[in-house]
Amino acid sequence: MANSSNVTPNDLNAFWMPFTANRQFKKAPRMFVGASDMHYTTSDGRQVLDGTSGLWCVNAGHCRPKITEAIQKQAAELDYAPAFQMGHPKAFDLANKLVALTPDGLDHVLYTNSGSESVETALKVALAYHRVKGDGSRFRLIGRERGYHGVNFGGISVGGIVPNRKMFGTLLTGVDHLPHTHDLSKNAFTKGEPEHGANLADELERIVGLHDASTIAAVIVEPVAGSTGVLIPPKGYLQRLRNICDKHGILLIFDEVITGFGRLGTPFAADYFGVIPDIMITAKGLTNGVVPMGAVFVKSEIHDAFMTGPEEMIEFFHGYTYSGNPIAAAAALGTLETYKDEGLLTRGAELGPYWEQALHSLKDAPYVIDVRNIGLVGAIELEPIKGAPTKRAFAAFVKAFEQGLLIRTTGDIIALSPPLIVEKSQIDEIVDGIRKILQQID
Ligand code: PXG
Ligand code: PLP
Repeated sequence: MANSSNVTPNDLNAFWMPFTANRQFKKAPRMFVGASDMHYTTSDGRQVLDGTSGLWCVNAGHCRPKITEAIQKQAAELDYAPAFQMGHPKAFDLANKLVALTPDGLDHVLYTNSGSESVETALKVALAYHRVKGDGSRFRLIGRERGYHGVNFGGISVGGIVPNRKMFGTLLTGVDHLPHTHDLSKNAFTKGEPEHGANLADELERIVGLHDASTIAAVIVEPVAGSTGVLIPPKGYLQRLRNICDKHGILLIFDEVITGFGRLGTPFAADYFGVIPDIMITAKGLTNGVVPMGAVFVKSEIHDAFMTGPEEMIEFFHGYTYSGNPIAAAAALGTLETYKDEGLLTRGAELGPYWEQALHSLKDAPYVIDVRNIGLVGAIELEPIKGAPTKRAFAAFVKAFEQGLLIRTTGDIIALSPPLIVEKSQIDEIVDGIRKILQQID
């Protein structure tokens, strides 16, 4: 493992790291200094196989030439253009290419700089949409337990992760939550979508009964919850949510920050499940994680509802200094080209069966209480150490890093989401590596 003596001389104190045990990390840092395709290079010169696409974002693999070149060229040509009341061609070109790729009807895009900002943007569009239609009593937002929608105030309000919420006061008011769908007692070791739990969507009817539909603006869910450990929706669940939303005039928002751009073997999870939301949130894979950028897609009827009133008036009071930033737009265009050239947005469907079989071979490895998979995502849930939750999985994470494999852990769940360029031999390497590591830890 890298230790402070072989890391580039550097004072680690000033940087307050995100979602990190800062003091523990700084005693024994893990540093990456390079990357190419499926591998990182550590500060002590080792190769680490990327089993997680960085943080679920490097879908095309690392340092891909078309993306690098697009950024270099753009930086030298037009570095920044004001985002308000001005434009530059690549932001429009990208928007057209994106809406050609998104499910039918999601024909307009608002740019952001991250998944968290995409979430805030989507929630604000939903609230404002009802209001411009003269339906301003619809102010409630419905999220879900174990949902992750980034770290800003709207996102943590509709999100369902206790430590991300509990320190921060009253949050947004008028929020309620659906139950999560994770049920190992019925669905452990399921391949693909679990059989049991579609009825949990009916909880939305209960919430509607409690608050009345006329007060509810939108429901926001991740089609597959990523961050809390790859929670795959039960068969029929998302369709039921869609039907209940339609019945009551409630907007359905899919947060596809992780599932977007090929992760499930289709361009978006909406395509995989055949359920089209009214608003779709993306980020991460949009630029291959290389330049921060997010995008929120909305149905034409939502967009069009704002395009009324005097033409000289701003239609929606929202936007960021960097919305559609030229370098981010260039990176996204280079990314889309790479996805297209290499068929990456559907490669997960080809590799899915191999991935599934390889992962489920871990069923008998030590501590494993569940294996689940969909597209090119998987999770291995471990039995927690009594009285010390997360400790076992974290030990696996550190050992994996030492042995040349990057995995991600959340609670006692190992989450896997390799770049979509992964080869079968590398899938074997990931699975064999994890088996070995589970045999080495307590
Ligand atoms: N929504 C979803 C569904 C996400 O997964 C965000 C919003 C926020 O995106 P930004 O770009 O603001 O981070 C995310 C991000 C992990 C992990 O491994 C997951 C995310 C980010 C970092 C780590 O648990 N998801
Ligand atoms: N804070 C101040 C003082 C600002 O002037 C601005 C933008 O002009 C912001 C925050 C918002 O920054 P951004 O547009 O990058 O989200």
